Amino acid sequence: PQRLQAGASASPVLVPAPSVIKMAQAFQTYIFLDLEATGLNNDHPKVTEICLIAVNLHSLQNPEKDEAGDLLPPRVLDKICLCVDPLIPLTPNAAQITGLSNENLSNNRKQSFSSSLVGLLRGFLERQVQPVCLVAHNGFFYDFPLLKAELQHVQGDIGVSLACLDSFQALRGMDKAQTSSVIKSKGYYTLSEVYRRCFRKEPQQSHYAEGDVLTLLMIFLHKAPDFLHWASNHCRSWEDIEPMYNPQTSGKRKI
Ligand code: DCM
Ligand code: MG
Ligand code: MG
Repeated sequence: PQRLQAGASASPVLVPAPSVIKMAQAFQTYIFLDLEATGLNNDHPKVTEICLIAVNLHSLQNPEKDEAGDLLPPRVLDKICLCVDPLIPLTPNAAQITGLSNENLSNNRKQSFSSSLVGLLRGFLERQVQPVCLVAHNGFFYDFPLLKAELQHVQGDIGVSLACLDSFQALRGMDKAQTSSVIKSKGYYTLSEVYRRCFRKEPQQSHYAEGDVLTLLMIFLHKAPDFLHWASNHCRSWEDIEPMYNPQTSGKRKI
């Protein structure tokens, strides 16, 4: 479809409507991702748990609600959640907040981040309608670089071409674009704080990979039109994400 644009020039010109341009490049699937790991960036962490929930654009544009009018998670979604033996010690803090430990992971004979895990992730991604956008909270700083480091460690490649979006940066950017007052208290955009503001209740199972992904998904649904618009202009290419550290030269290995 074309529309008439009234301009300064004497004769009107035909230009495609902006909505049409955007739809043409819209992602068809959003995959919400969270990693639990042995620690923070400076610890050169290894993954202890990974969860991905894939939602088709249709469900983000047509959210489901209960009788009270409250948002429901989409009925149709694909989910993968796996525990991973990190083969290095968890920091006491990481163990405390996640409930995962070297002991319970090895007692349950969990495997390490291996090339078969990479194959599983690739298969999951390939099942989704392309193009796909990965979404993680603080993903540009933590989850995407960490996943890159783990993939590099096993010389793994998740195959399909991907885009990624950081929901933390998106929320901050969307606020900045709407209001001039930008000073927010520390912690204002943490996953749990944002969830409390959106839903006036506590998120479930914080620091469980699946719990955090569901929390993120509900936040995204709550602001879906804004997020979908933001994603088309602020996503990055997966190829441009740098690994968090070089897994080959990383210092503190072995338990
Ligand atoms: N993490 C940590 N200390 C914190 C917060 C997080 O060591 N105060 C690490 C361990 C978590 C990982 O980051 O498994 C991911 O954090 P989140 O649960 O917020 O996704
Ligand atoms: Mg997280
Ligand atoms: Mg988490």
